[in-house]
Amino acid sequence: MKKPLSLTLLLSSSLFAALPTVSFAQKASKPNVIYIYADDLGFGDLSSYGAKQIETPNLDKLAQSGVRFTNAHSTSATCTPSRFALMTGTYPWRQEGTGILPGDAKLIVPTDKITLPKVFKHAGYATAIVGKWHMGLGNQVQKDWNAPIKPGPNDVGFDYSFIFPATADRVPTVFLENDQVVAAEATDPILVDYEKKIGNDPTGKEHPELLKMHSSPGQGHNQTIVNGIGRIGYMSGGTRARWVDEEVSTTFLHKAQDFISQHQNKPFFLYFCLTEPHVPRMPATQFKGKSKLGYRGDAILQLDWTVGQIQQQLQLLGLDKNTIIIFSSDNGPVLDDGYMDGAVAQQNGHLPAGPLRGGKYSIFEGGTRVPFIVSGKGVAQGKVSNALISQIDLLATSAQLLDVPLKADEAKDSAPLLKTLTGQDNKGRSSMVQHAQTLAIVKDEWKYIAPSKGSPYMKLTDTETGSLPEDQLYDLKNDIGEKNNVASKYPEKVAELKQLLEGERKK
Ligand code: NG6
Ligand code: CA
Repeated sequence: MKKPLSLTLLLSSSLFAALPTVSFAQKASKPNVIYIYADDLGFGDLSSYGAKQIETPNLDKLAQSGVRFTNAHSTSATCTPSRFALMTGTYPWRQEGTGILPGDAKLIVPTDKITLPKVFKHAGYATAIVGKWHMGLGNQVQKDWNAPIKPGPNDVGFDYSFIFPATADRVPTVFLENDQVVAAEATDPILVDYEKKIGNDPTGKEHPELLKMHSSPGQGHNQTIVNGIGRIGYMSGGTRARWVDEEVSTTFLHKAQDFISQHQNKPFFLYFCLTEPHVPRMPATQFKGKSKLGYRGDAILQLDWTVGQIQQQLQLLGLDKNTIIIFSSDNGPVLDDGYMDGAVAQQNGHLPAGPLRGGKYSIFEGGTRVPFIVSGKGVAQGKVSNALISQIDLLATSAQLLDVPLKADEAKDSAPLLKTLTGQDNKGRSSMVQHAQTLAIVKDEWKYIAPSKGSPYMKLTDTETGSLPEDQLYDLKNDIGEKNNVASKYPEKVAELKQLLEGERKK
């Protein structure tokens, strides 16, 4: 315990020592930053990104008032690694154990290194996370869910946290506020197990008649039933602490809004992690059936409404002019990710990845190219940018915005792109690594995908993973849908990008 603590102190004091003196007036004008992170929202899921079957007016308004990026990426095609990269500025494939985590995993974010929220803290901001976490909690898998669980979000840079541990489809289905399960009771202890059944709660497998939404055949999601939905993993106890899926989204919204109104007089950074449209899609009743695209579409409407509520609040508090909102998604879309919720049956021509190939889990563009909108103080209005950017760049870009110096070995994969993100220029990254079962690298709109032994097709989720045993090369400028592998036509390009990727691996 002692070592990480002293290292953190050392790190923060050295950063403070190196900070230029900032006058009170300058401090007062520092913009608030709200990063809104959707879960599994695709490049084609918003009307501002070309969706025809669904209307997302609030996000469209955000795009019109700011910069809408068309070549912005999560680092990875799944959640945990993308979030790890956003937090640390380090490519997730450099660290073991950053794949999709179970709900009882231990914390994977180092407590003694720079993180995105720490950058804001160094600049005097109040920091909070509200929403999905999915980066593990505590020092071990076995933990007492009725006691404070540390280390967690509050140990990696957040002053305030209101989270759920993993995904909405994984136990324990509870909220934690500042390390402590909300409404936990000593008389009804929460137990969690991912190996074997624990306690007497019915499971989806044994009692499908108790389910209000069935899991998809072959996709699990049939362990402990909570709120009529089978989950991944087993839990018992915490009966009154368990969430109601229909209320999760508004619970997060209210916590986010509380934080905003409590911090209206000092600069704040809010990392607001929505759970939509990840499975289980169980939107509030007012949204059920509204989109005509099944609950996935309804969840997107709920997400858009939530963003609208935040915009409205900022306006009412007079904070809209002094706040930057960044909106994105942690990975590409998937229709059937475990439950029979109508996403496939009622697809209705909607293309969640738009013109892109693949989706969640895929090394093709559909896996990581996601909506990315920046709007607010100091940001150009009504602009569309095709600059190549990655969410991993938010750390170095925030440091640039706030004059927080980073050492050369800190957040080494993060690029400072303030002018690009605010729409002042169009220069993005010179190259970027993409991550799914295999790695790919993009430079000047040429994309090389490294050979992989992984399966090219995931039948259950109907995903083209992009894994092939041979080299793949795509000319994204002329073939955004990655239809033609031109590796044999351009061997020098393949060699060049292969070498670049090897260099990245060794960094
Ligand atoms: C997969 C789950 C999927 C989803 C995903 C995590 C199965 C068959 N599928 O393993 O339902 O939970 O993990 O999604 O268990 S993510 O967006 O958090 O990465
Ligand atoms: Ca996700």
